Amino acid sequence: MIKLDLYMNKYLTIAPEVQDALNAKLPVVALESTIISHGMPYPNNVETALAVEAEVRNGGAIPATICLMDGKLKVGLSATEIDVLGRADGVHKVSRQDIAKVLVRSELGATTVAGTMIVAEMAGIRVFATGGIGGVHRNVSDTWDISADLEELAKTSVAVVCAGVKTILDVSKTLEVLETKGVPVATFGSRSFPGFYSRNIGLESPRMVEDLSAFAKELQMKWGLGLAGGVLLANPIPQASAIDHKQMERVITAALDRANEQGLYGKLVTPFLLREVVARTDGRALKANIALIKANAALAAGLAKEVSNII
Ligand code: PSU
Ligand code: MN
Repeated sequence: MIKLDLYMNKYLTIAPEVQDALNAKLPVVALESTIISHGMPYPNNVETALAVEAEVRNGGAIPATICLMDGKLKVGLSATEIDVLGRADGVHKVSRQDIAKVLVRSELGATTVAGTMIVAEMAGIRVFATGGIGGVHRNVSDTWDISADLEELAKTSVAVVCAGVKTILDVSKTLEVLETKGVPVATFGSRSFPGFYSRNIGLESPRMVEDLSAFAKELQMKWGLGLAGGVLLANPIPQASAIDHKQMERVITAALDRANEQGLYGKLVTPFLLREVVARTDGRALKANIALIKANAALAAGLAKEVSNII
């Protein structure tokens, strides 16, 4: 467990239910908020955030959605706070580089995978569920666009459960960077590494994991050895909600062309692509996104239970 000094504590507001669970070493699952503010339209975003919290509870863990509000790093939001975040315009997308600026201004900030990992680690939460992580963009040799999520996975000790990497990105280059940075990557119950909307995009996973209890022991061993850094557990989208990879590829190529035409760069790129993909699939992509994040929340609850048994 990371020891907090008083200085850091001053900026962290942990909901009593979450703090009680952490004190009693009960399972807690961190949840991100960029998916609420930048990943889905209102009101699907709020409904999904609440449904994801319910999945975590059904799985026997306490949910802790994370954001920046009122000059605090908030860990565990009320339904009203989730609604505020889901309706607000101009919410900051907060990665490592943005945290201090948004806190000083007391503005509303939604945390990306990187931002959520940082705050989860500060709070002592070891397991985090999301939809998809950021990664290496397809046109990386022109743009050098590589998500800060990968750097964070390299240094912040939180296990991230996701549905793989969206094929708006270069998935195999993303896996190469994770390998370079020493981040363990595994797929739950499958030998392939999933592509978010599709269970199989023809990429082999570095490994398959079937036993969450043994996987939790590996986390304890890694962190017990002082090997700081995250771990990525990919969970293939439930079959019933999956979208054919070839069909998705056409949609994504069109979305990428549009982003290029508009000359987008920096943190605007990913939210733009996410919106384009949803608009070009008649909402099917949104449905798939909701189904997979709920499944990830359930798997993360299972992992958090195993982790809480030993850490
Ligand atoms: N990929 C998705 N859905 C998302 C994101 C990525 O399929 O909602 C969000 C996550 O919050 C992720 C962030 O951490 O986008 C990555 O943004 P960037 O590529 O700008 O680092
Ligand atoms: Mn980027």
